[in-house]
Amino acid sequence: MRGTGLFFDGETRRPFCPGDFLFAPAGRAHRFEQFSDDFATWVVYYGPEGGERAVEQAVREDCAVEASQMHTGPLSAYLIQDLPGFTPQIGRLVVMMNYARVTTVQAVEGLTTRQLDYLHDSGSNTIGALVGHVAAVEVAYQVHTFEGRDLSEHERKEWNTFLELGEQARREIRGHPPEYYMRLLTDVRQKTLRALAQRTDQWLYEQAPFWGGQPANNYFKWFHVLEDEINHRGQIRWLRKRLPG
Ligand code: NI
Repeated sequence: MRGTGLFFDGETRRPFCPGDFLFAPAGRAHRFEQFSDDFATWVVYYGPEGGERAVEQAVREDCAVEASQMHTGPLSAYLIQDLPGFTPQIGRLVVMMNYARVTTVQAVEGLTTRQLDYLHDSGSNTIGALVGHVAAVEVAYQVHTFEGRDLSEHERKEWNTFLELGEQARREIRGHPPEYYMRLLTDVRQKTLRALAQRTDQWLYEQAPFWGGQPANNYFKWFHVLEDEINHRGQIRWLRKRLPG
């Protein structure tokens, strides 16, 4: 199958991606909707289940990552709706996460290493540290929600300064070029999108005791990742306006 769109199987609609195999029960009405210009498909009137599952899954994840990036590209629409490669609620979350990410990237666009390292006062964080923090929070929640564990010793070493910010961050986080920070954001987000493409809306609503033992679901946790990023993007914009000329 080539292209993306929605497949209606007579009961429900779901997004499809290149490489997807869609099943329509015999005798039930089904159709393709809102498909892209390059849409093409083979129709097979019987096929055993299974086969190259792993390959199929990898193609599906690639498609999900691509589709969500397309969505936040220059031609994107401001539409919170189904996203090919993701279940309905996860797709909506991804649209919002990616939009917020675009605004973060815009907020740091064109800054030099020196500007990324600028410290406005003794109690603030540098823009670089804040960008790293955004990536670090995402890593922490990947590990927490996808793997159900805390950061390993190794991961703590890598991310803790960005996570905690403050004094140590002011001392140690400096000298990184803009590409370093862009790579952090991109790599971490790719991993998130791949993992989210493998999960369902049911997973999004799974609950576990969280802050203060209160129940929280994965939906809240990823909303929190998103709102933390938006909060720091605001700080970044504030700092950027006050960079010394
Ligand atoms: Ni934060």
